[in-house]
Amino acid sequence: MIYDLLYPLHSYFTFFNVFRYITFRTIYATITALLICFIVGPWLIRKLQNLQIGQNIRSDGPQSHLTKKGTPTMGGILIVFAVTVSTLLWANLSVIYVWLLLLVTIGYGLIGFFDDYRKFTGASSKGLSGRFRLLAEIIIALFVSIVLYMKAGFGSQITIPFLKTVLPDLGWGYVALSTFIIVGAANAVNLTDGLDGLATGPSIICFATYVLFAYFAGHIKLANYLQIPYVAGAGELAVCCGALVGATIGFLWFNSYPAEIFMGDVGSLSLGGALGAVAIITKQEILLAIVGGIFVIETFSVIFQVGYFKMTGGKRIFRMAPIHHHFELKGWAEPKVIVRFWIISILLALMAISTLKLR
Ligand code: 57M
Repeated sequence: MIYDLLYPLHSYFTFFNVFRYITFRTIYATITALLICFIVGPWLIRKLQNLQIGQNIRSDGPQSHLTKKGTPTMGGILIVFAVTVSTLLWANLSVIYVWLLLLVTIGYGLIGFFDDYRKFTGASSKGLSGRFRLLAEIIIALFVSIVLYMKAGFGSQITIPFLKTVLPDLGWGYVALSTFIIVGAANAVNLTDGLDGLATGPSIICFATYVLFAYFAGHIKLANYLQIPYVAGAGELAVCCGALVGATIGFLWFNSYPAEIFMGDVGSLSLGGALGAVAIITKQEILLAIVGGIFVIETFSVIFQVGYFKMTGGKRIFRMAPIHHHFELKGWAEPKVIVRFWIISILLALMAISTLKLR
């Protein structure tokens, strides 16, 4: 909105020319989202406490979690609000990718909200039915994927990390893959969100990495120099990713150990869905498996655990899945598990960025 309102005034006041620059608007989208979290966060925590929207703790989990009972949850409302306001303020709203990303962020946030709401208002301890939730996620992801597939010039090729000339065209298969990536990323972040800040930290690192990828993809000279697909308009997603970085850093201020608030499914589904959508629009889809490697490791730890459990009639690979619980049961203090997962996430992001040159 600020771009649309103030940039045209640059012909009268040269200072307003600054609003043309994606770098400038990305920085201020980050700061705006961060400040919104700092200002609204304490109020939301008190509000959730007054409404007694507190976390129920399963008895079969790590015993250390029992002290977390009653921690306010659904803090993802703050994340979605901060991202939406900051994006509407700082992004160029004439770029369709901004609206597609907002659709996924808010749409998945609403799915998570209704899931959490049913859980914490007693309507159903399990929240929405798994099938209904998955169907809603697929519908949103499918809509976005079809719009991208039908968009002139967007194309249906995918990028293979390290291989610059291999751009397989999947045709309609691209729609299926991008739908899978959005839904998969949302549920991977959801599974990871099981310790204070464990999903928040890697989300910050992933969105910060995609600020770079979006900027490069939307810059024709840089895209050609790096030999990555040029996606006209994708640069605006750098502004959106800046808002996502600011909102997750702001949320981490309250979600860091010992957490004053959990993000709930409203936050984890929203962040994961947004991450999947950004990876697709910037045409760095497969690279998401490296950037978001922590989310991949967490998800596969569950797949292997449940599969092995069923195959062997009750044996386990890990002491408990997802893998963060395994390290807790090994005796690692919660903050140590969290910070070590953040460190791995940073290493994976650096490796992903290096693939832009190792091609
Ligand atoms: C998402 N939710 C956390 C919080 C957060 C198939 C199976 C692996 C599914 C999995 C599951 O239920 N996952 C759901 C993870 C929960 O966090 C809430 O959920 C939101 C995110 N969706 O925002 O509202 C608990 O996580 C802890 N937490 C924190 N700090 C945070 O900042 O401490 C969350 C955020 C919270 C709190 O304790 O209550 C969760 O863990 O459920 N199930 C599991 O992960 C369970 N594992 C399991 O059943 N493993 C078995 C299976 C695979 C065979 C095994 O390995 O034997 C564990 N989860 C729980 N207890 N709660 C273990 C049992």
